[in-house]
Amino acid sequence: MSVAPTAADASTSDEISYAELALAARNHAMPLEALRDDVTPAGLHYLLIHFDVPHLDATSHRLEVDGHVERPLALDLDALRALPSVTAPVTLECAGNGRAKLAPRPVSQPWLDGAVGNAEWTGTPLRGVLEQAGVRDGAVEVVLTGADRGIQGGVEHDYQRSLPLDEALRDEVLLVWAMNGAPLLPQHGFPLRAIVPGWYGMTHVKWLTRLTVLTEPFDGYQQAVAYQFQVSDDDPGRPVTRMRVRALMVPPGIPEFMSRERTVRPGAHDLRGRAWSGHGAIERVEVSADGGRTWSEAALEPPPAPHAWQAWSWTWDVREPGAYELCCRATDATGATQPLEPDWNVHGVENNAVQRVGVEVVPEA
Ligand SMILES: Nc1nc2c(c(=O)[nH]1)N[C@H]1C(S)=C(S)[C@@H](COP(=O)(O)O)O[C@H]1N2
Ligand SMILES: [Mo]
Repeated sequence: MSVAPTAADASTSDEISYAELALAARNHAMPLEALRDDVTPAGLHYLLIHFDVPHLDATSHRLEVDGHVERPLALDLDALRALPSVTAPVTLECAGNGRAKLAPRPVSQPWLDGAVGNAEWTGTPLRGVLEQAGVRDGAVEVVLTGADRGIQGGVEHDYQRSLPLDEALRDEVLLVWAMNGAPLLPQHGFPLRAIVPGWYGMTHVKWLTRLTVLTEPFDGYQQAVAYQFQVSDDDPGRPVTRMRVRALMVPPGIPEFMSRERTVRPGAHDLRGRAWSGHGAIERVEVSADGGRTWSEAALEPPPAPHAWQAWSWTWDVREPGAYELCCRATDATGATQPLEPDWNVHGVENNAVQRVGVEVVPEA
């Protein structure tokens, strides 16, 4: 029986359940202080694993290419590594980033802000492999299959996502075997994963075993049931694809261990962060020190690569002790900007509401 999550599953209480804790303990966020790094160290990159990390052997691993192709293939890693290789920094963000801030809270991985990372990936364009197999006329999509299998919403399935053929043939879509110059870690998809720049994380299939060319749209669970933006249970929804525009800051000062509340001293503070969008470069980042009532423009660096986050900075000169709320918001090349309030939806995806960081300005003890 296929049981889609419904609005009725949303938690009306603030309390995180044991099941949500179990997910959050397996799937960690990037600590926001790691926004200082141009390239996220592998161990600080966020993680999202629906089922179990499969135990794979690089020597016997094969990528099969089948479906509507002239020549089905089974490529080992040496064959893939012999193809032209590309290294690119790419920002990945989980579509559920910010889910735990929705009220009522959709029950799934309860992310706050940090389900993001910007690693450097090395691999070969997916396009070259599809050309080697020879995509036949009439093909519309490519399904990417992972080696992991599990049950979600009552449906047993391999982790699979599809891409429209024109997306799959973009030169920047990669089959990668290295992250930050080292072999992929088991949790990030060893020995082979997909990188689909600009798209939310769910499309970057890890532990890749198979590419299947289809003549009909794919209707697997992770495609047709999960990752739909639905405003109510009756809303048929639309598929989640590219990342919405977003900026995040490194929380300034020092944290309190349990509450994570920030303490800073009076003076000039160099606020820093990153911004990205799956719809084009960032045009503007603004910062507010009064909870979003007034905004100032931050200094913004150009993108280091087409799909890597952009650095921004702003000096916060604060003299008066007291409580402040810092916010940041980005605007991308399409003119899209971040809302002050989240856009609630059944699955808790695409929440790009502005980040809010509560800070207490306290004179030197
Ligand atoms: N095979 C497989 N690929 C997967 C997943 C998964 O559970 N299984 N999770 C997806 C989701 S939802 C996200 S957000 C990204 C996370 O990639 P990372 O863990 O390397 O950051 O992987 C995607 N690829
Ligand atoms: Mo995700």
